[in-house]
Amino acid sequence: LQAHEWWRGAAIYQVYVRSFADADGDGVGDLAGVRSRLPYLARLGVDALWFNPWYASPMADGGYDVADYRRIHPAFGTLADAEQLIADALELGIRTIVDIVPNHVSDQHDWFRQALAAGPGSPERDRFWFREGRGTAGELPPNNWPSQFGGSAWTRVPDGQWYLHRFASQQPDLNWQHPEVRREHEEVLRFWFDRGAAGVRIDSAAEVAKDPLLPDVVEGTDERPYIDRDEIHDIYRSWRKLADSYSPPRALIGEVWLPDPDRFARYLRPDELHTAFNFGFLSCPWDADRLRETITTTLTVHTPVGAPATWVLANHDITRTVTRYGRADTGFDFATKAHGIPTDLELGTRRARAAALLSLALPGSVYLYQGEELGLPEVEDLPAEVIEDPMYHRTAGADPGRDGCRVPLPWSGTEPPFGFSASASDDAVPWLPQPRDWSHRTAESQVNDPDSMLQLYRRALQLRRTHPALGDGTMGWLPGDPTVLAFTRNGSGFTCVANLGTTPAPLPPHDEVLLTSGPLADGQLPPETAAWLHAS
Ligand code: TEU
Repeated sequence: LQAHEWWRGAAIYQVYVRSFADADGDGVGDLAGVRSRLPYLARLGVDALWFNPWYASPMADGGYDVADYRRIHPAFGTLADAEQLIADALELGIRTIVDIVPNHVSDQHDWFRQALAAGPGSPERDRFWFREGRGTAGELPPNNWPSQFGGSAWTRVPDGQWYLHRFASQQPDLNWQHPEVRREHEEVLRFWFDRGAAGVRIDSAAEVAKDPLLPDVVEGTDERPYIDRDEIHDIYRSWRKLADSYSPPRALIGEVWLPDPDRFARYLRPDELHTAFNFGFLSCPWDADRLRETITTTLTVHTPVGAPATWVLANHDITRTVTRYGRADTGFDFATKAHGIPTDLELGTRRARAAALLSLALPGSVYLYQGEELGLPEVEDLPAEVIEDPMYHRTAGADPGRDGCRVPLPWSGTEPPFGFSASASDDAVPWLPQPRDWSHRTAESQVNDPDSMLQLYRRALQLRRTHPALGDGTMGWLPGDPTVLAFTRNGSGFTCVANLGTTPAPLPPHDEVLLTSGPLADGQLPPETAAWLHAS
């Protein structure tokens, strides 16, 4: 593995800055907080940090509404803080990935303000999708496209025109046919690459181009005129040239959420994105056949294009892993996000532990979302008045939204804010309230407990770094009981085995048990348990 291809087998930790660590005691996480916790991240054993958008933003969508890419959100710090953080992390061998949101900007971005002021027909409006409405007086939206957050994708402005927003109304979509839109984003990429970012995570990467005729979605067909358009590939090819012009080359990581594996693979080419998140794994129920099939499909898609797979169990948009796996239907769909579904957290935790060993043993890179290493559950009883997620508000609460997985981390102590806010001042109320019973989930309480989730992740990440069979490469399934997933890595004696059945399973031949997600029983692997083995 070439050093500049570090991303092929990396373990990347996702930092949701707002909820990671608060150094100045205002209840909101910040860059100084992340810096103070770099030793924790180094000790955890991750290779890179991906930061959710940390730019100036009115925070209508947790920072995915960017007002200015060249400024840091004042609650998070300054540009100098970001530069220092990137440098300090690198000092510990940890690279930085920044989040780029090409599909839209904030309605407070200069471009959108100028477009509103300049009025219909102006060149300023051309950077967005402004249209006249339908109906006798233009009182109906220009087409029937839905917003991902519920309701119409169009909002009307006082002069009567409508603008397109595939997400919240505070996130107007950019027109990527406009040369200035392309130029500006390439400059933003340079801005962050010049400041040491090792790569970018590209938000909603498959959504940036639209059918310029803006046709209605026809019920009963699969045509979606706002996603996965062929024109997109041209954009990422020019981004790749830009990324490759740096030394070392910078990595492009796409959030490409497409159900069709072949369409997905078209983004992963030697002249396009390096990797993209595999959401199939995250959406897969805890079922041996389904997981085996998902893993095989994923690898079948990646191998011919030469891109490594990525394994993702969680992120800031998804119900927390231990909660998801503690439910009867553990797949990702909006139904599973309905709160109040009976959840067995103990079962969910056992499965999440086994899933951790599974995902960390698979070939390719792996993404961890902050708090996953602490085994945090989804917070399902946030009071309505503290919820900020537009998904909750635009659906009038029908969708519980995503704030339940964004609750500030518990670091230490026995009561909120559990060390999240360094200063003990009265202002230090976390922006989302933490459950009072999280004292046994703090990093501090887990660090000396050999059976904790944190210790499991530390040991697994440590082994992943040192064991030559792990990271990038190949795998082969071992035959046997279909409710047991077992595979070897890179033709070596390394085996990962996970028992998803209901009875204990014998371990495949081995000389050494490297790690298990739970205790063995009479030398057998109990249900909902995984192990890493070595045979010479
Ligand atoms: O998410 C893209 C996306 O498609 C989401 O709507 C996703 O389907 C949903 O959140 C699943 O619950 C990205 C970001 O990850 C998300 O946080 C942003 O809200 C969104 O883009 C808009 O920028």
